[in-house]
Amino acid sequence: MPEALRDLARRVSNWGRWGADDERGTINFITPEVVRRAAACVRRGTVFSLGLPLGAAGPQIGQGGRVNPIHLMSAIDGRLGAAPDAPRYSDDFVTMPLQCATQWDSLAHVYYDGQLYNGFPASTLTAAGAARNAIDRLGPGIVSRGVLLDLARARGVERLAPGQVIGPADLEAAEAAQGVRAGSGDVLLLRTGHLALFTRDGDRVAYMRQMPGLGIAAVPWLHAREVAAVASDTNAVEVIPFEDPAVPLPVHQLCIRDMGLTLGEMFDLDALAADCAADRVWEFLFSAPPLKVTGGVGSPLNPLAVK
Ligand code: UVW
Repeated sequence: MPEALRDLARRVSNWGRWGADDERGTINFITPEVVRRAAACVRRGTVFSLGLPLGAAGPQIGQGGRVNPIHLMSAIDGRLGAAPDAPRYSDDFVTMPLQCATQWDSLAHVYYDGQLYNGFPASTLTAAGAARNAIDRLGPGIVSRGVLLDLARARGVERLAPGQVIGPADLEAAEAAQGVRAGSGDVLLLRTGHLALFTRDGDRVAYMRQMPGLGIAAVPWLHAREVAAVASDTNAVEVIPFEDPAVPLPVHQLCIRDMGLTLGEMFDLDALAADCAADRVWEFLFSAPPLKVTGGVGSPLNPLAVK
């Protein structure tokens, strides 16, 4: 890692901030008071699902071993009893990468220099899973105030272009345009419009290979705002191609490993954004518990926004 990034990593580090054993990172910013304020955001009782469907028609293109879910039936027309008119049941199972669709990254997902968030050695990560910073260590889950920034709308475009870097000025321009401000304990949702490449155009390859997203300069901004988590409608949250081709996933490295900031990917924000634009309310109750996968380095989920 270049020295300038190492310096930034030191400046945004949250190692030790919540104790030497902490495995939750910035989720710790979600205090009971933050949750109470989040609950007060519910006014109409309208619920938005932000999760992509989990099925064979998902966004994966086989890159890095990631495939779409395989859903199989293990029981069809099973009998609950011997009688000919006994009630019947069906059962099923799914085989899938935890990273295949809408997902949270755990704090064991990306690391460097042999250390994970909070200094845990990379040797804690084995074929048995993550002994430290696994997704099931996030506690009861993630419930907070959600703040949506629609970066495409703020720029007056349908979608940001692949490779377009989102920096602090873009985040603040969207805040100003929408009259909202992300603060301590909030979950920040960033809509780029890029998801439409997959959901509307059906072009998985274009959706997965390159994308608009956060640049390195946004990392100290996220740190200063004390956001609890960041999610977007792209596969990486950060910009691809990377700003420096020699430094892959720099935002992941700094956010996950140094800040302890969980990233959420492939969130479907389109219906929520349309509603927020219509009623001009960009905050809501956000509930997005990961599955408690023991030792998992990520989790699929169906996040909910409630307005
Ligand atoms: C990697 O590609 C390693 O991570 P993510 O899916 O979080 O972008």
